[in-house]
Amino acid sequence: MNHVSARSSGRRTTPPRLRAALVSIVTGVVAVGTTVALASSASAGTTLGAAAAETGRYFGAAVAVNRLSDSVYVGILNREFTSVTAENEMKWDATEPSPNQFTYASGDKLVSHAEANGMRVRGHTLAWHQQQPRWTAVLSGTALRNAMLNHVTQVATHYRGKIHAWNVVNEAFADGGSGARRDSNLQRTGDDWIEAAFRAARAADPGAKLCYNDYYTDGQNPKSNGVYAMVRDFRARGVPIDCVGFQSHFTAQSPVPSDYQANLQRFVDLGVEVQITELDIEGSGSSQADSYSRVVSACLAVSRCTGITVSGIRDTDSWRSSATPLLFDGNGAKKAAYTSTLDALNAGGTTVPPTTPPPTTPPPPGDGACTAAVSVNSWPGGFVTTVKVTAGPAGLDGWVVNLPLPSDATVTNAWNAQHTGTSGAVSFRNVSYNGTVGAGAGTEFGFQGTGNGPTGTATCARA
Ligand code: 9MR
Repeated sequence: MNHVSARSSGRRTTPPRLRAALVSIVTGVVAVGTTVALASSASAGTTLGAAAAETGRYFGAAVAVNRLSDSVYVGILNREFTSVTAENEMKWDATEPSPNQFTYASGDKLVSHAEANGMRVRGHTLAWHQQQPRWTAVLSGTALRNAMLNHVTQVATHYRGKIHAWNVVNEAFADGGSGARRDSNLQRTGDDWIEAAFRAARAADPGAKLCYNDYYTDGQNPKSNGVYAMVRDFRARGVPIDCVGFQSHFTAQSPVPSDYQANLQRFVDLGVEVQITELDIEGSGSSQADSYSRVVSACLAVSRCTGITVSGIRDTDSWRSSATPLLFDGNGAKKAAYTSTLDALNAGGTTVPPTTPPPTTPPPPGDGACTAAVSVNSWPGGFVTTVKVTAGPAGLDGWVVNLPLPSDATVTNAWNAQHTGTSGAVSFRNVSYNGTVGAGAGTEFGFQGTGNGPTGTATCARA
C-alpha cells in the first residue's frame, strides 16, 4: 500500500532504471564529444548519499569520533554519507561512566559534525547488555531497572531533537534456536525491561524514531521470529516502537540470506520501518560486490526500508578489519563493492513514503506564568517522570511545579529540581542553574520513584 502511494507521489518523472540507462548512454556520447546538455539533465547520484536520496533514503556510516581528525576519513565521510552513527561514543559506558554523571563530549562532537554537514544522526545505543559502565555490575532488580531507565531518559533528553532514530535496545535476543530473550542483567530485571526502555525513550524524545536493533536476524530464523513476535506484540499493545534495525554483518559462513528482502518486508508489514544498521560483508572483489548489491537492492525494493548504514568507512577502520568488509580500502580508494553499491542505489526502487511524526502530548493549561508537561514511564513497582517547564510570555526567574502523586508513590530521586516532600502533593522547584527561562523557552527536570507514577495534572507557577 505504501508502495502505491509512493509511486503516485510524483517525486520524480523518469523511472530510475530508465534514468540509469540514460546516464550510461549519455556518458558514452559525452566521451566522443557530442551532446553535453543531456548529461546534466540526467541525475543519477554520483555519491552514495546522493544516490540513496533519489528514493528518499539515507546512506550512513558508523563513525569513530577520534578519526574525525583524519582528513582522508573525513573527506570520504563528508562526500559520500548522509547519516552517521556513533560507533561507541553514545553507549552506556561512554556516556555515564559513574552513576548519574554524564559525559557527552565525544557524542556531541559527532552531532556537531553531522549538523555542520547536513547529516542525520542515528543514536546507538541506549540499553544493551554489553559496554555497560562497571558500576552497573553490582546492581540488579529495581536498582538496575531504575539505573537503566534513568540512563535512557537522560541520554535521550540530552540529544532530544538531534537524533533521527535511536537504537533504544540492542541485541536482546539469544542466538541459536530458541527465539527467546538473551539472558542478561537487564533481562533479569523482568521481561518488560524492553518496553520500559522504549516508553522512557519516547517520553524523553518524542521526535526520534525508536528502534530495536540486532544481528543474525537478517533472514527468517528462530531469532528473527522471536524479534518479530515481540514487535507484533508491542504494536498491538501500543508500546512505542517505530523501527527495527538489521545489523547485517555477513561472512563466508553467514552470507546474505536468500530471504533477506522477504524478512525485511514481513517486519514492515507489522507497521514499522526497517533500516540496515551495521552493514559489512567479509570478502573482496566481485563476490563481495555482488553481496553488497543484493543487500542494497533488497532495501530499495521495500518501501519502508528507509536507510542503510555501513559499519565504518575504510577496511582499516572496521571492527573486523582482517575481513576487509567495507566499501573503501585502507587508502580510501573505492572498491568494487563501492561501485556495485552505487549502481544498485542508482538502479532505483521504491520511494520511501512520507511518515507522520510520532504523537506528542500537549502540555496541560498553566497559570499564565508557565506550563508543565508531564511524561511518565512506569512499570510494576516504579516509575520515571520527566517534566518540561515552559515559560509564558513574561519569562521566569524561578518556578515551582506541583504534582499530586498516587497514595502508594514515593519519590526516590530527582534531577534538575529540588523537591519538597516525597509523597502526596510533591513540589518541585528550580535549582540554581535552571530558574531563569526566557519567554516561550523551556527547561526539563525529572524524578523517579517507587509505587505508581503520577496520573494527575501538574500546575506550574512563578516562584
Ligand atoms: O564497532 C564497535 C567496536 O569498536 C567495539 O569494540 C565493539 C565492542 O562491543 O562494538 C562494536 O560495535 C558493535 C555494535 O555496537 C553492535 N553490534 C555489534 C558490533 C560489533 O561488536
